[in-house]
Amino acid sequence: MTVRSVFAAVDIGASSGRVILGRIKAADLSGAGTGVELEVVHRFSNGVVEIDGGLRWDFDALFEEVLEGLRAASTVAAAQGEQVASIGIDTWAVDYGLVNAAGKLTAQPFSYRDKRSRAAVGPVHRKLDPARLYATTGLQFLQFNTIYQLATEPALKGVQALLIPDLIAFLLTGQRRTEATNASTTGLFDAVAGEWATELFTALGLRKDLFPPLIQPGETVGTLLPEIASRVGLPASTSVVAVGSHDTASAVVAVPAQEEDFAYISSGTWSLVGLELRHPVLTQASREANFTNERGVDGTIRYLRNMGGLWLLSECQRTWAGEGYRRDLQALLQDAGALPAGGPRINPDDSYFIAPDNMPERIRAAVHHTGELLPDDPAAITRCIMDSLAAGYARAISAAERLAERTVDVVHVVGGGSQNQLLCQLTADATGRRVVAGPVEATALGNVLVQARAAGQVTGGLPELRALVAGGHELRVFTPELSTL
Ligand code: LFR
Repeated sequence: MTVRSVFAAVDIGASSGRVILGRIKAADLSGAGTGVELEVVHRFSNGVVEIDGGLRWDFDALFEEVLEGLRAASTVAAAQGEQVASIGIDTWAVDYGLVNAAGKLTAQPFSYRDKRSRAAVGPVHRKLDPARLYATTGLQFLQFNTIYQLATEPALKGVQALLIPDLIAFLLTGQRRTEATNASTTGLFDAVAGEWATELFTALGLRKDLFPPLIQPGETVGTLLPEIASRVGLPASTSVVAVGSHDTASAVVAVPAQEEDFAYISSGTWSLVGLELRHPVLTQASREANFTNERGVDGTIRYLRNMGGLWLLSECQRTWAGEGYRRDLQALLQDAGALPAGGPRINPDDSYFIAPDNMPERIRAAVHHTGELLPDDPAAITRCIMDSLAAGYARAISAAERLAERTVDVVHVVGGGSQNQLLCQLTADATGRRVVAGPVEATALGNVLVQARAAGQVTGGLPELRALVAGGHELRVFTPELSTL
């Protein structure tokens, strides 16, 4: 009997992580894949922790969860007569751990929500003019981009910086690489050449080997270290395959687009709103609109804006729960949906909302600042967040079309936000376009698809991978309600 190969996707977001088994469903024994099946085998929570007054990730705990998840993956696969062929890892971007010559992490990695990098922006820009930085990297200015975080490091001698998914891959395999889609979020990556921008390292006095060499999605990082293999119960020949290790890059792989020109919104903690392009847009107008040119899988460009996202709501829910308010999300969204359109809005990408702490008050304060009033009522605040996000999405999509000289008539919403019907309908209304919502698990699907292609279980480029997602998942369509436009 042949043992079926399945794939383990490690997918960690800012608030939770999962290890998922992915199976390609074949039409017949020899046939091409018809879809992807996901089975979550381990879930865990994540969040920033305060250590010595700074906001960090508890990486050691996360890594233990990854090991536990891989152990579960191996057990579940074996029970079904399957073999885990490879492991792919994706997480949020920009953050890194420093590893010394002995391969040890020198401290728990800082979170991008820590405010220390804000003070580094000025000094970095004095060495490198922001216009020059954009012309090379095409990266949206965000105060937490890796380039600013690195400028706060007291000592980089004798250490290497590994982005979070690369750090996990290193601890699993002993191999140090920097996966390219995530490298493109550092602010040290050349958007046109698709290589490290070595002149930027020189200008900032950073060693050129501060990060390990690049690796592309689909390439093999290495195989499991023997002690890891025995801890998780997988053969030491199991490989770790680079996927779009930036979660957004994996999510964009699994946008179920059937048309060539489409917009996407990867809607989760953040909202990543934009287009897929062949070439970066590095114009002054693009810089002023703060659009980013991040790398996608297969050398594509993720031309998008990183906007505030459902973090605004989850942080409010956290505060309300602390105050004893218990209304579940669906009920809250229903109440919010029943309120009239045209209420107050905030700018969801204001850096004022990046840090945790009493979000409802901050939102109300931001509204009051514009001269309007927002009652201290969860439904009203929720509606304000939804209206603000939808309006922001519409603005970003129009700007992307103008800046990239493209037109789209469909907007794909993937990730957690695709389950939020109020947000999807308001997005259809605000953009005046058809919104196709789903899949919610786009990131894990993109992770699995890139591994499956590397293993030869699926073939083709992004359109073929997307067709598998479109055929195998339920999608909901929202059409603009003209009355609310
Ligand atoms: C989404 C995401 C965004 C990135 C932000 C911080 O999870 O990866 O793309 O800008 O997190 O890393």
